[in-house]
This record gives sequence, structure tokens and C-alpha cells, in this order.
Amino acid sequence: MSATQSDHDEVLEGDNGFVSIGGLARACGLAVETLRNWERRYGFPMPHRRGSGHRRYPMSLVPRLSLIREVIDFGFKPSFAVSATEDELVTAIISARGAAPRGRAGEPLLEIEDWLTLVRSFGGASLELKLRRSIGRLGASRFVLERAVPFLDELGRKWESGALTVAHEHFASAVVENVLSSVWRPLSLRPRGSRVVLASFEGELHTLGLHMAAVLLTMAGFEVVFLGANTPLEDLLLAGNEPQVAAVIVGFVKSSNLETGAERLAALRAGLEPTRTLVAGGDVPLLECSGVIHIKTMAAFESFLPTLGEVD
Ligand code: B12
Repeated sequence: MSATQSDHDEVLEGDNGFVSIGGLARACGLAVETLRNWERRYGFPMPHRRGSGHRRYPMSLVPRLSLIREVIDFGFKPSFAVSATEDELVTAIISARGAAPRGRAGEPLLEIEDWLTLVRSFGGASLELKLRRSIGRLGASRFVLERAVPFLDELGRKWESGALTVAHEHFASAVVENVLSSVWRPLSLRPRGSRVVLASFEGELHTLGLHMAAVLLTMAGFEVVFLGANTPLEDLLLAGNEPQVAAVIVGFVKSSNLETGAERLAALRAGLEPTRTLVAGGDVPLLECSGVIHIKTMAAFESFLPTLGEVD
């Protein structure tokens, strides 16, 4: 448990890094009443008290309380979750999700939980800094595969369940997009190989998968021509038939219109030079289309890259 608990009756001078019980409850997705109950029953989280008697909590409690809430959401008892160590909480979440941990058990989970805490408080600068540090530590490809994908997945789950709002989701995706493009854009200026065009079809606004693909492509030496979201078919054909283009890659997500998607893929294939590889990326039930390679995951995409044309 946190060391700050020992001096809980200290009268605090300022609010720097401290929040009210309501603020803490909002930041970790718990009810105010729950926090009061746990304080009575388990002695955690124990607040500092202001002169007025109001409770004040350090923000550093948020990641641990968020893990506790998640463990309880998976059906574990509060008596276990509140007194468990961080490792026990992480293990409980991993086993409940049935997910295989990578590297040191729970490390990605804790890191992602920390980022989600920053998303809840719209901590843009700190979130960006932490994502960049993670890239520095893991390298860009591993960051994409082992952090960015599960982070956005968790963000989507929390958005779907109402634990995070549209504002949080927009905010987080803008930060991720900025960080990813700041990795791949400079690399794309010094290509060692052919060009690859990336886009999604008209009506499709999800582009983070394309940015992740751009990171993997530029790390492998390709030059990326990024057309992004909402691209009309004729523009894709124009860019895709330019010289030096090895491939055109179209991204799909669960909400994409797959019927028009399949039609447009067929039209794109028919209009592209036969030498251009055409890839449909995304874990969606796309109809098979001759001459189109469907790649469902980022990990599979990374394995596919060496076949995409020689880059020294
Ligand atoms: C960020 C986001 C947005 C942002 C996008 C911002 C941006 N710049 O991209 C904005 C706010 C625009 C948005 C809008 C909407 N969204 Co949205 N969004 C998301 C979120 C949180 C992340 C999506 C994402 O980019 N993930 C990163 C990618 C890489 O992960 P992934 O999609 O799981 O992809 C995996 C594979 O498919 C594959 N892959 C994906 N793309 C590619 C590309 C290539 C080349 C390759 C090889 C592989 C590949 O790799 C990934 C893992 O290996 C998801 C939640 C989620 N869990 O996915 C919802 C989600 C996709 N959105 C959803 C919805 C409903 C919408 C809206 C319709 C909401 C609305 N009512 O307006 C609109 C649609 C707008 C439109 N016309 O396209 C739903 C779709 C549900 C469904 N089954 O239909 C989701 C799943 C959220 C949810 N759980 O409800 N969204």
C-alpha cells in the first residue's frame, strides 16, 4: 500500500497533485460511497485531511485504484482486490482476460493503465511524453504491436462501457496519432526502397491502423505516401499508379462498410497496374477478392513486409 497512507492526518497546505474524494472517484471510475466504505472497512484509501476536515488524496493512488476496480469488474471480491499487491492484481486481470503476458508479466498492463489514467484527466503533455519514452525503451515496432494496439483496444472497451467519454477517446486518439506520425514521417523522408500508398476509403475516418502500418513500413525502409481517411477511389488510383509504388494498402475497422469496401477493392484492383500489390488491412470479415491480400493483424503485417519488395 502507498507510503503516503501513514501520514494521513497531516494538514495539507496546497492541492498540488492532490484531489478531492469526488475527483479521485471520477479519475478511477469508482463511486464516492465505495471509497468511503473501503476506508471504513479496509483502511484504504486513507485520505489526508485539510484543516476543514475535507478528504484529500494523492493522484498517485489512481493507477492502483483503477487496477482494483478492474479486478472487481472481472468478478473478484473487494476484500481480495483492495488488499492485493500490484503483482496479484495484474495476475488476476491477465488470468481473467485469458491473455498471455509478454515480457515481464503485467508490465504492459501497468503501463497502459497509467496511460488511461492520464487520458481520464486529459493529461496530454504527460501522455505524449510517456508514449515517447515507451517508444524509446521498446523501439517503434514493438511499441506498435505490444502497446499501441492493446492501449487503443482498452480505450475502445472503456468507451463502449461508458467508463470513458467520446471526449477522452478523441483526445487519446489525437495524441497517439501525433506520436505515431512523428515516428514515421521523418523516416519516410529517407527511404531505402519503394513507395507504399496508405489510405482508407470514403466514409472511413479511422486512421490509427494506417499510422501503425506506416511505422512498420518506414522502419522496414519503405517510403509512405499517406492519403489517410476518406479517400475517393479515383485519388487512390492516381497515387497508386505513380512510378515506384510497390503497394497500395487500404485500412478497415469493425465499423467500416464492408459491402462497398469489397466493391471498391475490386474496382481498385481492376484500375491499378497489375504489378502493384493491393492489401486490405484489418480484422474484418471482408469478402475474398481476387488479387487482394487480406491481412488481419499488425503482427501478420510485420511478417508480411519482407515479401513486399526488396529494400536493402
Ligand atoms: C480511435 C477510434 C475512433 C476515432 C478515430 C480517429 C482516428 N484518427 O483514427 C474516431 C473518433 C474518428 C472514431 C469514429 C467512429 N467510431 Co471508432 N473507434 C476508435 C477506437 C477507440 C480505436 C480504433 C483504432 O484505430 N484502433 C487501432 C487499430 C490498429 O486497432 P483495431 O481497429 O483493433 O485493428 C486491429 C486489426 O483490425 C488490424 N488493423 C487495423 N487497421 C489495419 C490496417 C492495416 C494496414 C493492417 C495490416 C491491419 C490493421 O490491426 C489491429 C490489431 O492487430 C475503436 C475501439 C477499438 N477497440 O478498436 C473504436 C471503434 C472502431 N469505433 C467504433 C464506432 C462505432 C465509431 C463511430 C461509428 C462512432 C460514431 N457513432 O460516430 C465513428 C465512425 C466514423 C467513421 N465514419 O469512420 C466502434 C466500431 C463498432 C462496430 N463493431 O461497428 C469501435 C470498435 C468502438 C466500440 N467498441 O464501439 N473512432
